[in-house]
Amino acid sequence: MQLDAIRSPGDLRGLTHHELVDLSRQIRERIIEVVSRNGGHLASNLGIVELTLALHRVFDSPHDKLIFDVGHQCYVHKMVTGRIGQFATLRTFGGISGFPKVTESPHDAFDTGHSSTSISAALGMAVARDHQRQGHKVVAVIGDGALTGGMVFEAINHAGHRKSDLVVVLNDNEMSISPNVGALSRYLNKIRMEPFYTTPKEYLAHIVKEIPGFGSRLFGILSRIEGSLKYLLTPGVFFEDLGFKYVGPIDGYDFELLERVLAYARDRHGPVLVHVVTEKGRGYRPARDRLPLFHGVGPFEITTGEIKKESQHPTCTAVFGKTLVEMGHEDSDLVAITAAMKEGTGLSLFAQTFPDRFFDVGIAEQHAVTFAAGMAAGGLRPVVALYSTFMQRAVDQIIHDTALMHLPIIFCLDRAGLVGEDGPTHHGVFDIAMLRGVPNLTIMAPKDEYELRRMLKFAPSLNGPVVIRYPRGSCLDADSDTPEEKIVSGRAEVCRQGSHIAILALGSALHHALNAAKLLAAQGVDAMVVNPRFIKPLDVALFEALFRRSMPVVTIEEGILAGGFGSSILETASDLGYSPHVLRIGLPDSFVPQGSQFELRALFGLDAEGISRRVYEWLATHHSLKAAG
Ligand SMILES: Cc1ncc(C[n+]2csc(CCOP(=O)(O)OP(=O)(O)O)c2C)c(N)n1
Repeated sequence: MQLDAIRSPGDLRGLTHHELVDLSRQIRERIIEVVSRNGGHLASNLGIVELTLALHRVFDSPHDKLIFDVGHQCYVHKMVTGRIGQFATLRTFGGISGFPKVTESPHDAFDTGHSSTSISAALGMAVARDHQRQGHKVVAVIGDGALTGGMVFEAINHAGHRKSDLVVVLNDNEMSISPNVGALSRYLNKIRMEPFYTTPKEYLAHIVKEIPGFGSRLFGILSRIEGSLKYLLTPGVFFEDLGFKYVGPIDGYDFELLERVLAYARDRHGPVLVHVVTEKGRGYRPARDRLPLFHGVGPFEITTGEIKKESQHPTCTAVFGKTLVEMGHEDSDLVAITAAMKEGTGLSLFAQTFPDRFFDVGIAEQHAVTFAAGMAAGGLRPVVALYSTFMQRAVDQIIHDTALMHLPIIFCLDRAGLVGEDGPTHHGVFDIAMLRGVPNLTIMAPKDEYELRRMLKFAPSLNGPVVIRYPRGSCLDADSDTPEEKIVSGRAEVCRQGSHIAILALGSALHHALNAAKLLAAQGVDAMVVNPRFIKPLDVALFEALFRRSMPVVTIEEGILAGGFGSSILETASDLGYSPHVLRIGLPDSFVPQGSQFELRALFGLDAEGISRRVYEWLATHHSLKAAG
């Protein structure tokens, strides 16, 4: 069967296993082709092809609900649920999402993007189903990496207690983005060493009867001692003790076995965990060779697997990683913590240089923060590197376990602002609003990578909790024409003098604001441009001077406007008794779609043209303001 002819999962059901093997090959080729152009989560999707096809043959989506944890491995699911025609638009502006989206298809049962939510959501759906006396099945598909997230344990604890009908498919490929870590991962490794499951009876017979001499007699005796037999012979007893029926480990590339076991899980009552062993990057050598790189990858050359580099400029991530190694040499108490994002946050070099001072805690941001807080309370100087979007789930740990005790932790929030093609689940646009109100926190945003370096080196001197937020990619060298200046707490930097208006442009927005100022100058508007540096504490003295001069003020931030940096300027003005004219440029009260950073900046008027246009129109509307200053 031709892949392009598949309109719905029903089309898969008539296929022979031989035809499914051929279809799997076509699917892999298409995934590689599209991801090589658009970028995306390659390795995870190549590993889960057969398992996804088997799921769609055994379960009846969209009547049955399939929830993909994290959701980055849903490409095959999308291809066979009526979206093969749009698959080439994957992750592009206006195209289909790289994650499940309930608005995109009835086959996407639940939006995901952040890890370890699937079992909670599936249990909720199972309870809703039972309450409404419906008969569909609910399936959570979760990787061994996502299984390390704390919510999974909260959900398993609850599901094992409730006993609702629920299927959890553990897609175990031994990898998170890097090799998976932790005691649970070790436990799964041990299970994986067991012979593949066939059926319960066959499994028993296989192990015990093989014992030379008295195997058959032993089998008879053991069969009567049920409890001990379970411990002796059931892999996954951990899950069984928590109330799940464990089945596995099974080979994720054996269609016959996959379908038999999934059908068994579907028809059984109570929660079932099916443990499937798969291989990340299967079928594509370059990905197999460099798995972390091909987890989430930009455009690449198919034949060689060579990545097409966008910019020669060093990324903020790289500058952070390099600077932290320097700081590690200077302070032997400095430790670095990641939640399963060693490569993404730039900590690989630190991990190599200081293996004893590097901690990968698994996909466990909440634990990462409180673990760091414990280390800080014990006298160490932790640096916690997180993506802004994943920090969201650790806000209480920052408030309650860190800021309250004024513990000296440096939180480095990478991917703050618009991240691009991963879309609404991944934009780092909430951190300012979420953290700005937390007492004791210092929050900084560097204008470029040079300033990021200076801020990192400055942060320990504050002896308290510090957040530094910086964007995906490079900060575009806004520093090149301004002198290197020492960072002073709560002090902003005036980057361009001007008499008509003041533009306060946060972090990476400064680059665009400086260019906008040039465009405005050509239209007769003389704009001062300020690099606020600090979101908290604000440079109140400088801003009050602007308010006193009745300067119209424009704030620019890559973050939500509600409760953001611009709001803090309005609050400050009001508290000081001024009511300046303020134009806030940032992100509106809606989720930001996917697209390149370039496209999204243009969409929201955050590039130089957008800023100058908005400012000019605003000044034209409030005509009298033009002469102010
Ligand atoms: C809360 C959160 N932290 C970090 C991530 C980034 N992330 C995306 S996929 C992934 C690894 C997932 O591993 P696994 O569940 O085993 O899936 P695999 O890619 O191996 O199939 C990580 C850390 C995330 N999506 N959510």
